[in-house]
Amino acid sequence: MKIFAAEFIKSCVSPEQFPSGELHEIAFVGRSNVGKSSVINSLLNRRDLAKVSRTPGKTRAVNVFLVSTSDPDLSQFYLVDLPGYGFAKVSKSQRAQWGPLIEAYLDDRASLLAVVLLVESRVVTDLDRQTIAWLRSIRRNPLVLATKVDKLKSSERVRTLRQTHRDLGLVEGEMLIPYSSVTGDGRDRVWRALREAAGSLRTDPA
Ligand SMILES: Nc1nc2c(ncn2[C@@H]2O[C@H](COP(=O)(O)OP(=O)(O)OP(=O)(O)O)[C@@H](O)[C@H]2O)c(=O)[nH]1
Ligand SMILES: [Mg+2]
Repeated sequence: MKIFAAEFIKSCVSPEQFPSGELHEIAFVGRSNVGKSSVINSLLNRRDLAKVSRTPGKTRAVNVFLVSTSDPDLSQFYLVDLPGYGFAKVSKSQRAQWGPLIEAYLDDRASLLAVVLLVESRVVTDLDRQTIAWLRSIRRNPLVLATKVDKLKSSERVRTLRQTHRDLGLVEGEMLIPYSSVTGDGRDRVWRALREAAGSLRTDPA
């Protein structure tokens, strides 16, 4: 699959600004600093389309990108970078604003094709578990990625990923895709899963 184009469309700070639903959307959620913006850039083969930062809390709005690819089921869609959750240093009022914004976006969105949830191997938090539980409760089973796997020694990789899978409460058969935005590890698997999600809609009876 080729990425023909990827461009930043807008930053939404309130629900009225969300895309109007004419195209499919794929959203990325996860703890602040887990690597969401980096994964987006890596998937799109772009260096700094989504802003990456060492300072957690960089992405503060719902950022929307328009992507076109050679895949017939994903020929045009919106990729959506959501603000990271769980970053303590932002002000209370900012946090009070973000949670509802993310929830407003994820809940009740017919055009939302897939939710990609990022966690960092070894650093699974209660918030990650709560987010999975909440996504399931609104019938949004996430595609879960373990990010920054380049930081794992190859000798510990399998064991750590298995432990992360357990810590998240995923069950046998539920995927945890190892991902590295540095090496591109996991990229093909993620695209395959997203293309399958898009393709299954086509074959679903209406
Ligand atoms: N080693 C390694 N570092 C990574 C990887 N992905 C991201 N990082 C680093 O992790 C930090 C955070 O990355 P971002 O992509 O900005 O994370 P984010 O989840 O978008 O953060 P917020 O926008 O604050 O929610 C940056 O310093 C990145 O360089 C990875 O795959 N491997
Ligand atoms: Mg970000």
